[in-house]
Amino acid sequence: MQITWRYGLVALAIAGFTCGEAQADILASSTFDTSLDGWTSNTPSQIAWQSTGGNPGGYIQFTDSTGDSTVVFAPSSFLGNYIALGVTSTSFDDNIIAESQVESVGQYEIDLSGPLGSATFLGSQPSSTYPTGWITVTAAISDTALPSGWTVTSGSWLGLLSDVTQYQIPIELVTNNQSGSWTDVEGIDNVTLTGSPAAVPEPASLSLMFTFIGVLGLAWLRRRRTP
Ligand SMILES: [Ca+2]
Ligand SMILES: [Ca+2]
Repeated sequence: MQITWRYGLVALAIAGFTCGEAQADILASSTFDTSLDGWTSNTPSQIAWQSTGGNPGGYIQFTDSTGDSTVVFAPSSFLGNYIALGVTSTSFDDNIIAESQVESVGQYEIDLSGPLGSATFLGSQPSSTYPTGWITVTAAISDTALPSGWTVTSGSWLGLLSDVTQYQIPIELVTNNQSGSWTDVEGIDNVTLTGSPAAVPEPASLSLMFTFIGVLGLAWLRRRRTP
């Protein structure tokens, strides 16, 4: 009986671990196949959806016409409690498509902010040869340590992750000499939020576990009643 008990407990533990195993999921994604997917900008007149030329298909195109610095804002599907969602990384594809009169080029960047904090991720420096082609920029996200590339600009990292209310990508990385005419065309495609949501046992596995516990409990009662 003792041996059967131990096997039962081991089987129960294995069942628990198997049904609770975590997996990476795409929590939010914008491929811009048919539209801007709800993305907005601080300078909307310089942002346009393009049906082809992306990586692949549609993408957000920025065409500079002023001295502003243009960023794009993610829709609500990219916002929320990143700790509860189990967010592990975010990424986007960037292409600096056409340039003239280039003065300087900023690093690939992502900015997150919320009521409890804000942080900026700086990636690599884009190539100075245009078009750069589509480059995937990935930023790790973790609630155990500040991942490399991120700088907390206000509040705390964990506070920020607990309530992200703005997700912003500077789509304009190039500063141009505006004394004459200049060209600045850039694009973004395939923005994703990836995570491993906290493992929750499925109902079928749960009922199986309760059945196990019930059987073990009955066996235990029988043993106690046996003199
Ligand atoms: Ca696309
Ligand atoms: Ca510019």
